[in-house]
This record gives sequence, C-alpha cells and structure tokens, in this order.
Amino acid sequence: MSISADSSYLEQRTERTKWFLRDRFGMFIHWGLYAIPARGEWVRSFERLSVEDYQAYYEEFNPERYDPKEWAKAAKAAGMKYAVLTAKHHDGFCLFDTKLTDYKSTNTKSGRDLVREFLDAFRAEGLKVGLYYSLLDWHHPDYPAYGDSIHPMRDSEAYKRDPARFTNYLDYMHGQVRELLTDYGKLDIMWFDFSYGEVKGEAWRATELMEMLRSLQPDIIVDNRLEASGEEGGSIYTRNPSLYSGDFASPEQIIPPSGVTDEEGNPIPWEACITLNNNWGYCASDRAYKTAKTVIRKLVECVSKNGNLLLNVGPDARGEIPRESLNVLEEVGEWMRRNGDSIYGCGAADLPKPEWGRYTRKGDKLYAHVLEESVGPINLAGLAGRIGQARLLADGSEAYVSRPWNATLYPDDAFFNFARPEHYTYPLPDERDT
Ligand code: FHN
Repeated sequence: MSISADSSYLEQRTERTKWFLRDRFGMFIHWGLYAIPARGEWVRSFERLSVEDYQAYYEEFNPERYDPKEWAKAAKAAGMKYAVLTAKHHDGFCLFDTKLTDYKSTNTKSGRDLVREFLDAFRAEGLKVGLYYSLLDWHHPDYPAYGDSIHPMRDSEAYKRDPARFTNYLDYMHGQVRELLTDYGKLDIMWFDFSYGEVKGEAWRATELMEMLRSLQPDIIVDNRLEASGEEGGSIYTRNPSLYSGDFASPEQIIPPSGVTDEEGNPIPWEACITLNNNWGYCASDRAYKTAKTVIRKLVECVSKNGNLLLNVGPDARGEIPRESLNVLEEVGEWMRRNGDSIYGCGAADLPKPEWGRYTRKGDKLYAHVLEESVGPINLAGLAGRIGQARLLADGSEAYVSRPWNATLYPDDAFFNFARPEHYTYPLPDERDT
C-alpha cells in the first residue's frame, strides 16, 4: 500500500472516528437465546449442547418485557453516548429479520425484529448505534463448527475435501452483513467478532467484505477483529485499508498499559470492551458485579490513554437488564453528570502519570482525577510549563483545584475538576517569581 493511499486512509479514519473519540463511553449488549439457560453466551459450546437441546430455547424464546426504550434511557442516564447490540452471536441465532435463514427472532413466539426496535429506541434517545456480528456460526450447516467442535477449520478431512462448504458459509455471512448495512438505516459501528489461527483476513474474504461495507455505509466505523481475536484485540492492528483494517482496536477485559499504537508507533483509536460482572451473556449465578467506583476508574484510565470504554450488560430471557447492572449504571451516571467534562472529548494529557491518580485533558483544560486518599495539596503550578504554551484554562487563569464534589460518595476517592475557579488556586511560577 502506497504511503499516499495510506495517508488518505488515515485522513478518512480520522474523520470517521471524530464522534467516537469525543463520546468515549458506550454500552455493549449481549443478548440472545443463551439468556434462557442463563449460563453465559458460550453455553452451547462449553456444555456441548445438542442441536435438539439448544432448539428448545429457540422454541421457548419470548422476551415479553423487552423494552429497548428503557435500555436506551438507562444507557443515556449512565452517560453513555453509543450502544452496540449483538445482531448474531456465535450460536447463529439472528435478532433481526434476515431473509437468509429461518433461525431468527421474527420466527420465534415473540415475532419481533429485536434489532430494529433497538436501533429505533437508541436513536430516539440521541445515542449512536452499532451492531455486533459474529463471524463464527455454530448453527449454519456449512460452518465447520456445526454441532460439536467450537473452532472452525478443525482437521476434519471430510470438511477439507469440500472447500465449497465454507464458501457457502461466507456467501451467507457477507449476505447478512449486506442486509444489516442496507435494511436498518445509518449504522455508526459494525463490531465483527472474531478471528484466530488461519481464520482471519482473506479467509473471511475480508477485502470484499470491507469494500462492500465502505460502499454501503462510508461513515461507519469498524473494529479490528476481521484479523484479531479477543486476546489480540488490543494488539493486532494494521493500516492496510484495502484488506481488513478496522478503524479502532478492541482490547477485551483489559486496558492496555499505554494505549494502542500502529506498527509505526502512531496512536490509534481503541475501545476496551469490559463486562460488568464476568459474563457477556446473562449468567444468573454470576453476582460478581463491579462497583461504580471501579467502572469510573476504568473509564478514567481508558480516556487518560486516549481510549474508549464499551461496558457490557447481559439482559435476561425476559428482556430486562439485571437490576444489579442498572444500579451500577445509575451510580456511574451520577458521577458523569458532575464530571462528564473530564471524559467527553478528552484524551491523554501527555504528562507523566501522577502518583495520586490520572490526568485527562481537553485542549487547554487539564483534569486531575485524584484516586489516592492520602493526598496533600497538589502542586499544579509547575505543570503550566510542563505542557508547553497551552494554558491550563481557556481564560488564561491558573489551574484550579476544586473541592471534591462529593467526597462522601467515594470516601477513598476524590475527583477534582479544574473548571470552577471559586476554590483555591496555585500561582503560575512566573507570576510567583515577580
Ligand atoms: O467469544 C466472544 C465472546 O462471547 C464475547 O462476544 C466477546 C466480546 O468481545 N468476544 C468473543 C471473545 O473474544
């Protein structure tokens, strides 16, 4: 790929991802038939369920309490600006009215196009919308994981002797992506999942898929999992736009120590996807929910490293987000209403990480997130010089450290926000020297 083509690709990617880097915080939603057994989204594979056993969930699926307007309100109140729903996970069940299979929500008792209702509800609340689409498909007869194995391209001689079968599956997969990009209005994110081993890139006919995607929805942004697995989401990234470059890297359950860069060390957009408990799909026995404080710390850490946080909820079989998840989201929203300025449109401060917490920065505003309790006065005056000509605040005044807005809420955390000069200030060194 020539540099010029690469540079125009980078300019296009920069334009496409502007809203993404501004919004910083989204909701991931893993939902499907697996919510009925309530043992996580890999239940079919982990428990080697037979086609008949899993079919029983299809026959039963009728989420009578599904109200995506409620989901959208909860996401918005939490301070989230976008949301990504599983249109099809690995089990092959389609939450949308595809013409390419009968294995879809509109054929269940509910009869509903769950994706369309999701998109309508979240757009109505002003949130950007994305769809997750599994490249793997344990249901499709021409996908090698049909029935027993969980990884494609198993050394099954019979399968290898008939390469047309995987071609059939790829035609199906491309056809469904085309349906989603054509029949559901403007989508902001396409979240493919996942590649590994030899099944990556052109094994998915990724160039053809990306060219179709870009032609149908030029502004959509795409993750990097046409070439990366979940484990590799935060590390594998290529700038080759004609093949299968995504627009952002997708570290999973971790926050990369120093953000994510491409092969030449240039920062690239990235988004850490993280579960609220330990499961993506609904798991009734998993009560290990993160606290709001933990979620806020993760969000601040992502933004302090130029990244986004995609926080997952797993609705239950009735279509409701678990109460424990909603409780955490409500508390996070309270913090975001007071401190959203230190997240939205912010990024790394290009300063050494302070021992007491983290910085986020937006233009000439610096935000200090003080996470350690035993902190004396924070001497910020010296920072003015450290960040070059940019003043710490747009009006040219000094950095301000406002009192913890509500220390009682986080007794061991104090989140300072340099935006309200009514509290004590630190003189800049040149003024102090006069
Ligand atoms: O196997 C999936 C898993 O179920 C979940 O969807 C995550 C979310 O990023 N992706 C895969 C694991 O990397």
